[in-house]
Amino acid sequence: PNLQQLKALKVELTRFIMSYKFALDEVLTKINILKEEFSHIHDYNPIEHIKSRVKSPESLFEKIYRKGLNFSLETIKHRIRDIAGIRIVCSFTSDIYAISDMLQKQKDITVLECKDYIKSPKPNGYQSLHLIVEIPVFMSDREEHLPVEVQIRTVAMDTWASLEHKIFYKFNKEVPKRITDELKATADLAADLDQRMERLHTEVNSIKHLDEVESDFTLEF
Ligand code: 0O2
Repeated sequence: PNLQQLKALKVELTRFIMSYKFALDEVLTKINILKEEFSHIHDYNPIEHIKSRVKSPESLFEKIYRKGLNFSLETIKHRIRDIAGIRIVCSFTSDIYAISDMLQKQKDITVLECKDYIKSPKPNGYQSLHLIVEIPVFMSDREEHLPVEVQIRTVAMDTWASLEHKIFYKFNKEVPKRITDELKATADLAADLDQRMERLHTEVNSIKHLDEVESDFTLEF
């Protein structure tokens, strides 16, 4: 291609990636509304923190190459569905499903895929709930329906995944079984922590609920 064609390609690619930023913003707004409204009604915030990113061109090119795709925006749009990505870190496992249900119920969201790596963890122990949702984006001259990847996990799952990523990032050799076993054992520890915290949360909630019922009763009589 000549210089002019390259410049036109850059403009097209920038516009393409920008539309994913808009899709990301739309879904982020929805999540923040859910978070604020839920906190207000239930006096409880199920979300510890939220991270989001649009894939960098380098990382996008690397994925196109890794998947052996040809460089057409239409192909990229259909085959790479994590150009816009959101990670929601929740307090308890039950919060993950509550957030996921609230999001999936919204009328302008279409769920393209739901992978539950909590019920079925990956062989290395990775746990998380992954949704690919599609959202309409309205621009000056067109309307696009774009996918956004939403990963929902607990603090323990997030800690495990980010440390695992640090340890194994760009580790291309075969990993000895002793190491994979140890890694899986640490994931089991994280899962155990989540289950115990969930039990404590449920128990304390039921005590709080009993207290509330008792104090209502005292007030009436
Ligand atoms: P990054 O840098 O986080 O974006 P695909 O998305 O098409 O490559 P797949 O297998 O359908 O393939 O996706 P999947 O299983 O839904 O997982 C995609 C993302 O989940 C990854 O994105 C990671 O963010 C996260 N993930 C999945 N498995 C693991 C794991 O074993 N360890 C950790 N730390 N994270 C994981 P990317 O694009 O690989 O990376």
